[in-house]
Amino acid sequence: MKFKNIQMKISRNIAVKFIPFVFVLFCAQGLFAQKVVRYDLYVKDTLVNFAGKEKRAIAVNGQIPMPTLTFTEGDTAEIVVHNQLKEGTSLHWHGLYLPNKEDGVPFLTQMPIEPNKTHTYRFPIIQNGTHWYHSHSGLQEQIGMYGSLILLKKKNDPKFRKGIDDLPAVPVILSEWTNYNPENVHRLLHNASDWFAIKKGTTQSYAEAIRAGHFKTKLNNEWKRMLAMDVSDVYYDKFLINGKNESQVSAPLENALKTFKAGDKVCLRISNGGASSYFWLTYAGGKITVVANDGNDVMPVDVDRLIIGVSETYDVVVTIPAENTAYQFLATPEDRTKSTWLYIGSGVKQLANPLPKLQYFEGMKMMNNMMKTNGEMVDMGMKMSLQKMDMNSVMYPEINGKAAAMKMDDPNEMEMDNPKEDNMQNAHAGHKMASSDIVTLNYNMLKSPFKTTLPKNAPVKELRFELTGNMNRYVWSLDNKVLSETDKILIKKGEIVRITIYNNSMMRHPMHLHGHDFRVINENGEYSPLKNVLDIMPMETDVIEFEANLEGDWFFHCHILYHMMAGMNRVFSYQDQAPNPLLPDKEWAYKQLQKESNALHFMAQNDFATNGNDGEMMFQNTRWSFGTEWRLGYNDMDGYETETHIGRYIGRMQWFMPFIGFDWRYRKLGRNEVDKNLFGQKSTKDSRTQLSLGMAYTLPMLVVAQAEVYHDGNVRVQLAREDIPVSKRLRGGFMVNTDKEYMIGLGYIINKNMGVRTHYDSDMGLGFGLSLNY
Ligand SMILES: [Cu+2]
Repeated sequence: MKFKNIQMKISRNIAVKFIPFVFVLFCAQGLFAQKVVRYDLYVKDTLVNFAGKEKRAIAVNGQIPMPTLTFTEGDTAEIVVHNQLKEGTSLHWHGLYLPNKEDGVPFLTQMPIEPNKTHTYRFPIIQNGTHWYHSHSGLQEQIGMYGSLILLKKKNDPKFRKGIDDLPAVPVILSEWTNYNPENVHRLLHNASDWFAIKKGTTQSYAEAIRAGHFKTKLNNEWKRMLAMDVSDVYYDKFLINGKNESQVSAPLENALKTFKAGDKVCLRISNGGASSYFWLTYAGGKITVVANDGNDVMPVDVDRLIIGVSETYDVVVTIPAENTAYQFLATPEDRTKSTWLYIGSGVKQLANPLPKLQYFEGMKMMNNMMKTNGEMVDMGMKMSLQKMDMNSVMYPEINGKAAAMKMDDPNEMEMDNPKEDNMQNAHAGHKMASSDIVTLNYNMLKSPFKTTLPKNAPVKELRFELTGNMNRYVWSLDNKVLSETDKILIKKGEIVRITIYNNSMMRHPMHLHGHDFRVINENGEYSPLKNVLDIMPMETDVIEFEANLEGDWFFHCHILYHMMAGMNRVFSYQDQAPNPLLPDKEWAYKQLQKESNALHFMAQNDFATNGNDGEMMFQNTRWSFGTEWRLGYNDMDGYETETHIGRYIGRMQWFMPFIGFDWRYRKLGRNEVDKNLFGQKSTKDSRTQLSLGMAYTLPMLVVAQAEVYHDGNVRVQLAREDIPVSKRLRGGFMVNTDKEYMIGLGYIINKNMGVRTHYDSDMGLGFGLSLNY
């Protein structure tokens, strides 16, 4: 059949490209032939130009994404990794059941594969479906180390679905590209840099708020001590589909896509290999039929669109409705800044409707109502679960365009001024009605074709996790603890682990479990779907459960790469497991893993102004901050001063930081003479070498109050705020303290590392200057 030819052609094209690397061996074992399928993967530094600049990336066998690996259930996989990098690496087989030592998590299931070393992963393929593989070392996944991993069903499998599993299938892997070094991206996120928001046009400043008629919303938002938030953290220069910004006819897969004719059906095996991007999937040729998720079959369900969470996989079937037309299959990242796509069929291009821009201030208004003043989200219990009501949907103009019209008829509709139950139900009704013509997939629509119930008499271990974090310092945690603050969670072979997860943070998190599929308990009861990634939206509560049937140490983590690296992880460890030969000193190794997710991040900033230099530098991790500020005049009359603080952030929102400090300042008398502070104490601001004890506390409107007692008994209280978002690129700031010092400033951000600034300082007067930051 035509379809089969295409399938074969696809594999042959790949095979031809990698003939030197692919060996297929057959070993007879008694009556049954057990097939060993071997791939050799050469991991090497490379230079790429995805977005106008030549940048470092990592290619495997010379390509990004990594080659698609295909196995059939029953095969034995033998994958030989040749590390030609100057750093350690690893490969994780996402969604696979395999012996723990093959799972590919450095310091948890193996040691890193050192440079110029070879490591062989070997495991039997005991499942089927669409999966993917990626590096689990550092941020390597962001710069090319992701690829499709396709496990075919055996033809005689009783679960083989005629009309679905025999369709021509095309692996599709989504990803993103940034021209910034990912280490720098990570650092900028931790330093609350505005730069990504500026690039995306999502600063949500006061000027923009006033223009949008949302001044009160913005004020309320800052009163609740929230920074402007986005649906995604990182600005990307390009979004990629199979490693291209859009389909290119030269690529063999896309060439195959061109051959489809009217009436043909194609199965797209889609993996989201992005490091931090969710994608909306839409199709110009009509409905999308979802047939599998995370490598597990589901009862076919027709939708107009679906969102694929970071690291999820979906198999979808699309139909080519008419002759001589190329239909766009569009993947739009959740922040909708750009998109990437494929064409299916050939001829006149039929485009999918682009998704309209997000309404950020509507989202901000909703967040204001959903967040309590202590930084906790309103807990809706099980009323919000399984993506059934997308809390961000107020930001989607294509949904609330109609809802907005309804709002005028009935002012209660869509209003969430009180997050009470009745209002939520109104909102739900409004949402349902408005979107009735757009069917969006949610987890409640996923139904397994077979019962997924777990053994009835097994003991149950109940766990509850609250997803926590704060945007201001980019801390992401479970129960306000990062990996470095927790031990492994012990579980027993044979028990059922049931986990209730509540997302008490402002972002959605795709939580991934290694080595197991879990049931996501939904309205389908015994037919609840099996998954290995649970995307959970703010304020949702979901329940998952799995049978502990595969011993080892298994990672459970948020799959947003920068959240994982911030410590949003746990390890499930089977009690009394056999030792792992690849990890002789497990305790030491676990400490390395913990360290990796609580790294120190550096930032520095200096303002070279006409009246002096002022600046700061800081090292920070999850809880600690080591920082020094300075103000250096150009002569003795202006004076010199430095303040150093070592502090520890307390509490989930980290609004409170007690610190010890050291102040040094010198200024030649003359300008202010000896003075008294507001408490009547003799001012030491002309000459001071003092140790101090103090605390900083973030007040509503994000003003930081600081109180300090010096070792001579002097007291200083100070109020300050930097980075008041006046407009898209203008930032205001002020400082006032009980030594009768004050400062007021205004800066304009030119680029990631540079700005111009003017300020008036009570000691140093008016200054203009260039501000550089790292
Ligand atoms: Cu996360």
